[in-house]
Amino acid sequence: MSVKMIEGVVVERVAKLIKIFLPCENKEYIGIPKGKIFKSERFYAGDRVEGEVIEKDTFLIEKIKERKNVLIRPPVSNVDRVLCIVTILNPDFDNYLLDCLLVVYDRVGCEPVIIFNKVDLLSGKDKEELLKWTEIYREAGYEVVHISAKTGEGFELIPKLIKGNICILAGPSGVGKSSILKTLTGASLKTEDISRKRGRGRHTTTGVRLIPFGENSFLADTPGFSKVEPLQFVRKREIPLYFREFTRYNCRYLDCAHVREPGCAVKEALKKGRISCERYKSYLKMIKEFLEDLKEICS
Ligand SMILES: Nc1nc2c(ncn2[C@@H]2O[C@H](COP(=O)(O)OP(=O)(O)O)[C@@H](O)[C@H]2O)c(=O)[nH]1
Ligand SMILES: [Mg+2]
Ligand SMILES: [Zn+2]
Repeated sequence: MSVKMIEGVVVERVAKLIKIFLPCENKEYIGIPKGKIFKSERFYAGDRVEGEVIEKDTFLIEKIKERKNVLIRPPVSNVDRVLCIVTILNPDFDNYLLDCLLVVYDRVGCEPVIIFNKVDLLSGKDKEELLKWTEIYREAGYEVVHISAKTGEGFELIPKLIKGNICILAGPSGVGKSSILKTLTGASLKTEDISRKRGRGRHTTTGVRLIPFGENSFLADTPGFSKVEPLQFVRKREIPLYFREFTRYNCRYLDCAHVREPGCAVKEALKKGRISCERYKSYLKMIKEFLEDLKEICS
């Protein structure tokens, strides 16, 4: 004789306080871990749990389901998708930073989508720039969307990207992450950007909150950052696996690093213009390589 367990999602965890959203009731509860999992487990926003409602606002957590992944900054688990928010202007587009994000998120199994925000600011040369990068990333195999949180342009495309997923918004400071979230959910959150007081490069890790967004979908803001070091998360020789267009080519050596190896099909594709020079340059920078003869291939 067992009570039927109800499924919930941890939407926020602040110190020992765990907030659980129960989709079946469309309501938030305070989660209390039962007995032994209380001591041994750390809870993350994103955790999928099972348990029962024991009081008006209290949910007894009996079980945490196995996590698909755990991101450290910010601490959130089971992330299905990352909306990588970038801009051409204000701030200027930093393709290397985007390439780093794509590698790191692909590695942990979050499907990245590239969203260019602030397209309302673009005309002439800047618009051409947007189209150039859009083509580069689409050719590489990513979904690319153009939006403006100011005018609402392109927002009709977003719900289908989020549906059924736990999604986070990532990207540098100032690109409009919080504005997009506000436009989408009406929620105004204080997600602190890089703490200026605590020095450059530090991230504040408080305040991750998943916002329920339709059926079984959740969205979270993340703090902005200006630098990501892929080699902290991914082994150097695994980096090429996360330049997804490289994986379409078969080099002579299975473990080809696509730098100076003979019979490298990736460099061949680069020479033929099938792989973008910008992406390849990011790759070299990421693995801390330099090629003198690249100048002859990529002007
Ligand atoms: N022109 C324009 N400005 C925007 C747009 N989205 C956000 N902003 C502005 O960009 C600034 C940074 O936005 P914010 O949402 O705080 O960026 P975050 O640091 O990524 O969270 C704010 O002044 C916003 O009003 C947009 O689509 N177009
Ligand atoms: Mg913000
Ligand atoms: Zn190769």
